[in-house]
Amino acid sequence: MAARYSAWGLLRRGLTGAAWPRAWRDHDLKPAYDVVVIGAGVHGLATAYYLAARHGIANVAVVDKAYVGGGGSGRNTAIIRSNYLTPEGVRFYDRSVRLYESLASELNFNVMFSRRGHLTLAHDDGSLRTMRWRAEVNKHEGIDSEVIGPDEVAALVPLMDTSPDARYPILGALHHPPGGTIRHDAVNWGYARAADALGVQIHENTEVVGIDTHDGRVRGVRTTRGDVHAPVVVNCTAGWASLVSRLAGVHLPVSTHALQAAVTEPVQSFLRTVVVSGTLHVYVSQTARGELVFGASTDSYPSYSTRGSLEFTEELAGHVLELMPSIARLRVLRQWAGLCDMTPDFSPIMGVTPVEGFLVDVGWGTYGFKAGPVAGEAMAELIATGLTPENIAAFDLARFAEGRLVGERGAAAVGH
Ligand code: PYC
Repeated sequence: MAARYSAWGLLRRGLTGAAWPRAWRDHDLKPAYDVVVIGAGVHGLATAYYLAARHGIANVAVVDKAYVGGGGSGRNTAIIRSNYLTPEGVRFYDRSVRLYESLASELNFNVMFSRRGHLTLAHDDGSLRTMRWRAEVNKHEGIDSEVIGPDEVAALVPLMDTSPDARYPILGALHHPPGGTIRHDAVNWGYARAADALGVQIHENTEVVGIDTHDGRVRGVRTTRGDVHAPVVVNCTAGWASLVSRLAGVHLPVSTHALQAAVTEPVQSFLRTVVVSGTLHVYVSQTARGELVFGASTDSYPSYSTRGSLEFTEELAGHVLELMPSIARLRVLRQWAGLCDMTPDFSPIMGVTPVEGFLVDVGWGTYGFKAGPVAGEAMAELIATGLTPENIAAFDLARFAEGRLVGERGAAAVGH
């Protein structure tokens, strides 16, 4: 049992000086587990947590070549939304938003969920048409999304230049009130702590260097800390999804690109809503501390580099100032990059593979973090029951060979 976080616990430990126990523990690697999950990001940790919490399967190892939340799960811009374009996507991400809404109480961890609304701007007729399309699909699925005009955009974001003579005039926007942000590190730590408390073992600094298969079935993994036998191995990596899958002989239609982001110095709160412009390749939100968090589209060339570049900052600054000219004096504090495994249809790849027992939860492009809870829930159900849950059936690997793509490009964060 993990120590319960509460005001009373805080007071008691403050008065007695008793230390809090570690949020998750170190372990020796056992020779065998029921399930090995590769990747200690939000997808891997959520899969392990739901396996233990919902299905009583706790003999699980989560292995990662680095540390908890050190990949895409700690590098994203922490945006939550369900205003997708396809019915499959809308239903799937809506379930994630709902799980995120109650995550703090489920995990007894303050994940700082902030339902602040999400605006996707349209600067031309083509984008406005896509926003209307998305709004109709959203409403049909019971999701609150509406196309609004420039005056309503100005009311939501007073610093936005909504004048008709702006270089990229705002013709309207898709407004999605349930969207918002969450503290991404807290989500990773909360799942890690809760999974550990249920008996899951988290092994950081443990790289998978081989995946053993025999007669078309997985047998276990080889790691830098020893070999492990397991009848089920799940690839929950981001950035290395195709390389890890190839260790099992499974080839994925994925190309890996860096996505850069940046954060400014903190200023007084002035931006409540998340703002996205596909035309300008930019999205921005303000944190509870007052920093502005910006992101862009993926770098156009494949790479495994997580370094930021000056070109990115220059382009980003120019585009942000087209939208909000009055923040020109704000200083950028930090920039970084994460790796995105892009699929041909901008939807993930989830479920079984031609190697029995080797499952994938990959291909998360620029939208993986927001799907962490629902992906973990679905993968845990698949492992426990052997049946593919209905909400991930459309995202199977076989769709590429069978021509059943789930085209989400029109609702990916920015145009790419
Ligand atoms: O899909 O909302 C999104 C997103 C934001 C940043 C990257 N992707």
